[in-house]
Amino acid sequence: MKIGIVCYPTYGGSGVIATELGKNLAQKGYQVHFITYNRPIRLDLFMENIYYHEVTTPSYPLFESLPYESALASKLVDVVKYHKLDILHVHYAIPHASVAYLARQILRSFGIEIPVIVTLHGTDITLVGKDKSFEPVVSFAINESNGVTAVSEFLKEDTFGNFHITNHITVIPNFVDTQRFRRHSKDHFRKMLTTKGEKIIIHTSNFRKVKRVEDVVRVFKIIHENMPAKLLMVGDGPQRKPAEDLSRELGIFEDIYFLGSQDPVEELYSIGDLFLLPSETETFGLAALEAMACGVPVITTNAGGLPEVVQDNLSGYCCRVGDYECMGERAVSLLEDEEKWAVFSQNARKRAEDFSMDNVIPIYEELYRKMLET
Ligand code: GMT
Repeated sequence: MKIGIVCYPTYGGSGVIATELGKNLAQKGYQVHFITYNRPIRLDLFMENIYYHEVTTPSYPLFESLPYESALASKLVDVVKYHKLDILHVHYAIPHASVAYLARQILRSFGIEIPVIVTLHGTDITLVGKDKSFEPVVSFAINESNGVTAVSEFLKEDTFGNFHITNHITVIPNFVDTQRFRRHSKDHFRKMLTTKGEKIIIHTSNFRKVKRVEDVVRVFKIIHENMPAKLLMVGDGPQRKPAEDLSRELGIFEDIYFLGSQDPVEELYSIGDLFLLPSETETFGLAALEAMACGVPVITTNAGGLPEVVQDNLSGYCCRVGDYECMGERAVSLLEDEEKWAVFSQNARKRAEDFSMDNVIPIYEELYRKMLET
């Protein structure tokens, strides 16, 4: 089977899931074509059965913003036609769902039929998509797709609640490579970062407002008042500076490492004692899942799809959004109790195994088969 995958190539959960899905399918013998404006971040090595088609958008003095949608639609038509693809699977609704619809209509004029699957990931629905200026296009494109998937029950319900949806939505959760994401022995690494047996707290994100990174710093302040600890801030984005300023203001900057974007993150998770994700909303929380696969308990919020991943009081704790005191207290009580921490760490790994590639990717394969039968 030949599959075209469209996604954002930058750091971000949707691009990671799309790339890992494509890589796994290629290993199973599918021919996978990535169609994106840059090489996806986790598509680092040449691999058998994987093709990469870069979308370039020509500029012209008249254009205030580049017509990426038109360039992508034309590229999709070209790749589907000449590589004889069977299915187009696009990740993140804006603008990929409507562009795929356009490409499918153009291909029809050449007598070519191709089913389009759209996977809804998060901010395409929960933040950007709710903007009234996008709603008609997003609803239309979702309804016109042959298959629609969402990464959590929460996202499915949120889509029905905020758009005019007549199509069926299948929940296929995000997944993790449990071979790659496991607790590796990285003691030398821990020694590099700590001198007095400090606890290591980790946060990873794209540092956008929705991640509430200042709450990460506030939670860490509470932990830091109770025990020696270091905080690793992994990733980059617009909220990094406010988080740096706050940590200076709170007098804890010396014990916080702002590491920027890092790969492979599993090496950092492997020395982690706790993962903090105090997001305003999160349709799933892939970063939490990857940390859990490395045996790291998670302190998070009860927003969006997070409680579908992190089981409160088993593999971590879910507090109310903005309640950094609750998160701080829970963190301290867990870190102070070695036996409890070990149980939570095991539970976190076990929970992550529910979302292993082996469990989840066959659900996508089944959907592809169904699309080709109809
Ligand atoms: O806003 C982001 O964090 C990026 C965004 C994306 O689409 O790349 O992440 C969303 O999709 C991920 C993969 O499905 C989910 O794990 C994240 O929870 C979700 N982010 C939000 O809902 C904020």
